[in-house]
Amino acid sequence: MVRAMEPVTARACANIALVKYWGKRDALQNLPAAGSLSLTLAALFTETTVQFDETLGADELTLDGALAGPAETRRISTFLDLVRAQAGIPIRARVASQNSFPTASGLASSASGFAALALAATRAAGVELLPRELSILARRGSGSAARSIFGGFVRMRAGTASEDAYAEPLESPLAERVRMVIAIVGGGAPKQHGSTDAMDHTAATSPMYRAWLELVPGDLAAAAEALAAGDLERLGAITEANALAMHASAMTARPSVMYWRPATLALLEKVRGLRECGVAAWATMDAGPHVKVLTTVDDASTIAMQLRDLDGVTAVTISAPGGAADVTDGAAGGPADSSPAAADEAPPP
Ligand code: 2P0
Repeated sequence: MVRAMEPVTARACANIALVKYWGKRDALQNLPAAGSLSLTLAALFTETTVQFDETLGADELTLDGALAGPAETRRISTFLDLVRAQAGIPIRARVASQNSFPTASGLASSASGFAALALAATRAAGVELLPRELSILARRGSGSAARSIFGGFVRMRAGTASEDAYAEPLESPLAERVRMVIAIVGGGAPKQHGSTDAMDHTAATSPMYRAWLELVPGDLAAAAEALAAGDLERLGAITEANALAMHASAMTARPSVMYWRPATLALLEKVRGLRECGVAAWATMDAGPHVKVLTTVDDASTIAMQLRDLDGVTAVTISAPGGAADVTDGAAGGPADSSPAAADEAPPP
């Protein structure tokens, strides 16, 4: 008998790390070399529908409406094998994924993508995981995806093995107050260095990598303290310094991994200038040229206005903190995590 199971759609928000994940200690289990800490963002999200169907001879992947290539499909298929093993089913799946932002340009599409896929695929296969188990599963797809299972501020544990390398939400009085201003450089073109290869290359060749790894535990502890105390100045200072240290290790890899463009540096200068004028603004950058500014609900629109006019900046978006990954259609709906989602989100200009 031919049988297709019910499709399930899940949504997960991207996250931006305030203390970065940059380096692995185990490629097979995708274990990070150190912990990390992030803010989940409402404005950047992925919505993914999964349907297991016995009539399919192979997994099928559609990304933003277009059929995906063999490399992307293989990566998804490998991940779905983990879900099939948990569910005890051999059935292939149809996966359709839609992003609210440009993919593969340093805007954390793999984080929201694998978090949404982990939730949609497990539910579509009839498996209900606890948020922590879902975080561990999402990590196998992409390290930063483990954090996107949860809303607000999130800490990822390096752990000692696969079972304790998961993310968990961190309560903070700052959760209502913070915003992220995202300045896109160069129109969101695909990044030149994929982050997985770039972090492996940094670990293997950068003379600064050891210093980076020594720095992370102190930054994590200080950021967690700042969150608990509601101290945005301290959190901001750690955020900017940590991003610069991550990029210093990447830039000094041999050959260099340079994500910055001239507009990246102009944005950094502008953020520093605004801060000197009393605006709450601290910059962070990921595996791409874009700059994200940690700020408050009060200062976000001033910053967005100032960044929009810089040469090379093609779009500016303000985002509120986002909620946990959530089933939006099919199966029993509801969030993977019960922590509250922040409400408002400004539309892109
Ligand atoms: C982060 N990034 O903490 C850091 C900062 C990019 C710069 O996590 O190899 O796509 O799939 O585990 O999660 C991007 O790396 O890497 C990332 P994999 P991932 O957000």
